[in-house]
Amino acid sequence: MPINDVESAVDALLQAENRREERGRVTTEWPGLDAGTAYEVQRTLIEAKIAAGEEIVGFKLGLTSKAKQEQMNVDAPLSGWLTDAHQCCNGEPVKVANYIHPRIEPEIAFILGRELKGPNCTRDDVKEATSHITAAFEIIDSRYRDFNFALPDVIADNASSAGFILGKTHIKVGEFDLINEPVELLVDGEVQATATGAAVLGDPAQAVVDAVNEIATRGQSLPAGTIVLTGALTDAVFLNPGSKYTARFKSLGEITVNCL
Ligand code: 0L1
Ligand code: MG
Repeated sequence: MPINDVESAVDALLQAENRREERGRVTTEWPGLDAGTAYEVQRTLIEAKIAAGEEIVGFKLGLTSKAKQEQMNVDAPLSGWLTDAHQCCNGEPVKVANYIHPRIEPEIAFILGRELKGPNCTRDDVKEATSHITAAFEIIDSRYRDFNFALPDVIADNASSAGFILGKTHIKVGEFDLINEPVELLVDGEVQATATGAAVLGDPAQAVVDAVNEIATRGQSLPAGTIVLTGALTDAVFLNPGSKYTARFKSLGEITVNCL
């Protein structure tokens, strides 16, 4: 079926996800798709998941490193929504065959105790609304062949959302140095990459402020209880069956994922 409107784009993306089949860019068939309309595709796709019984539990920022933004020729992050079906249990193995070509990336998650709403959200609002911060791993799995997409494609694809795992250490804002918090990403015990909180646009809390103000332009806000993944701290690495992935933070503790 040709892709030329919101509904046909949603059908194509959900079909790729459900069948675990990669596909070509939506923008190849629908070159007129712009970022604003792509967020409508994303919203309709999430509504379809809710209609199928899923529940929104989180919100994610993507393209939060300057290097990734330059690669995509954008100057701001994008965002997407996480459902209960995306949440993987900390300690349980992750089955690679449940995805198309999954990758994993260490992140810092804010858990909201109160609603966060723009347009005039500030850093103080984020501090007051956050009940605690925790380590996270995000699993991304673009529905596009070889992760090859333009910005509207990846927005429509709910920012490549596929899974996430939260750490067990909970720390309050202000009780550790968020910007300088170091992390190591290990694959089978070998350090693959290192970073600090500053990798998320200089300050993960400011990235949340900016995202909350951005989604307010579409009439959206983050309710109390939302898990906010603030963006990749290092490059994502592919998941392989039999391998072990660890995000080792200084204050936020460690998460390990074993893949089947
Ligand atoms: O969470 C992310 O940073 C991913 C955003 C989408 C881009 C990608 O799939 O690499
Ligand atoms: Mg991410």
